[in-house]
Amino acid sequence: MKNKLKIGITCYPSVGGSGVVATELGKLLAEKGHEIHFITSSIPFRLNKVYSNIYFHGVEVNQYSVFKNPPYDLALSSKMAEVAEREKLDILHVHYAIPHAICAFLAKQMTGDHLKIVTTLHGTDITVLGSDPSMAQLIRFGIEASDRVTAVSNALVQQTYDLIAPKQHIETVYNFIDDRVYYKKDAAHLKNDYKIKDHERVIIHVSNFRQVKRVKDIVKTFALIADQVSSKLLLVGDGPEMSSVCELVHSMGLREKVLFLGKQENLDELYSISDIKLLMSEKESFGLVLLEAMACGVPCIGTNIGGIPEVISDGENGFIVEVGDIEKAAEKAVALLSSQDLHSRFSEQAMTAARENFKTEQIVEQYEDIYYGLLQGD
Ligand code: GMT
Repeated sequence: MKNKLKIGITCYPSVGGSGVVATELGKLLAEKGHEIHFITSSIPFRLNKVYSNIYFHGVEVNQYSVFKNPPYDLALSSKMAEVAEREKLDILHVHYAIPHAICAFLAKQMTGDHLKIVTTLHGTDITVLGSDPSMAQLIRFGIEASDRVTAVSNALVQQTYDLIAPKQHIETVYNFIDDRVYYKKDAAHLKNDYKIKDHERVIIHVSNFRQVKRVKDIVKTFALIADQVSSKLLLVGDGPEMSSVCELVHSMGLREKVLFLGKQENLDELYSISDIKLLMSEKESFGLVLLEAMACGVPCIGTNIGGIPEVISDGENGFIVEVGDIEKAAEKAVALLSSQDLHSRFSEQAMTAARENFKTEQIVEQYEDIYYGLLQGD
């Protein structure tokens, strides 16, 4: 039997796909007997139960009058080094090249070469910051200073080589979900609670309402769907685009048909009352929310960018459309909503794809193999 490992995990712990994946990974590794140390600015929001082998080390960032901004990166590096030394960590697994891989590199300089760094790229650091020449060099350094690097889709691996050109192998390790949470449930009461009539179909969109998510395209697509099929749109999440999305909903006369639910935790229940999920982003390295919806039997319509086509199989368990093509998205949605047979087939196939193509156990093992490989000097 292999030795159990001591693993430090750093991520942005607030709501967001990278924080979710990092936290769920920590929990599943702990269930396999590893000792997990979250080194983050606050307790990861999905860490919702006590585990005897999961520890949380808060990064305190003090405001010093000599600094304009509180030095998060330096406080984190110092905390990583302190925890790594005291707890004798084997691995630091950081999510995001900058700043986290750079902080891990500094911590390693302080503690010694035995500490191995694994960096997972989630997208925003590459697709947004990577196109800023003043950041590209630092991102490249963070990637090359890591002992192993993973990215959440083949598309993100390719984009990283195209934009950053690091001399480092990058391996795809897909996102995964906890299949004990994400499965289709009977949540019919919710439809009732939201005053959605039995015959009305439910379209759902979940995001952080950043510009890249193109939430206005969701509203426009929904307007075309609602012209043909009696339906409601659930908008879940919050973010910078929220007020302009609200304005659009009002100006299009859709107020009665769109429910703004804000940030929600029990998404599995909301997916269980949904018929279709829309994700019309212009950048998306994977689209964890697609996988969550598919696992609950919701066929998804997404854009032909980044990792989305690696998650949705076009014409099999959902549809892929070009960015901005709201007419095509609406046409596909109406086709799905108009045929019970097609919808049931896609729904079944979505659940199978979520289970088979993104097997939780296998993905966690992929990360474990990376850790063990590193410690054996591979
Ligand atoms: O989607 C976001 O804006 C949040 C972002 C994050 O950093 O948490 O999500 C990224 O990582 C997720 C987990 O790997 C992916 O599923 C999302 O596709 C990715 N977002 C983008 O690439 C825009």
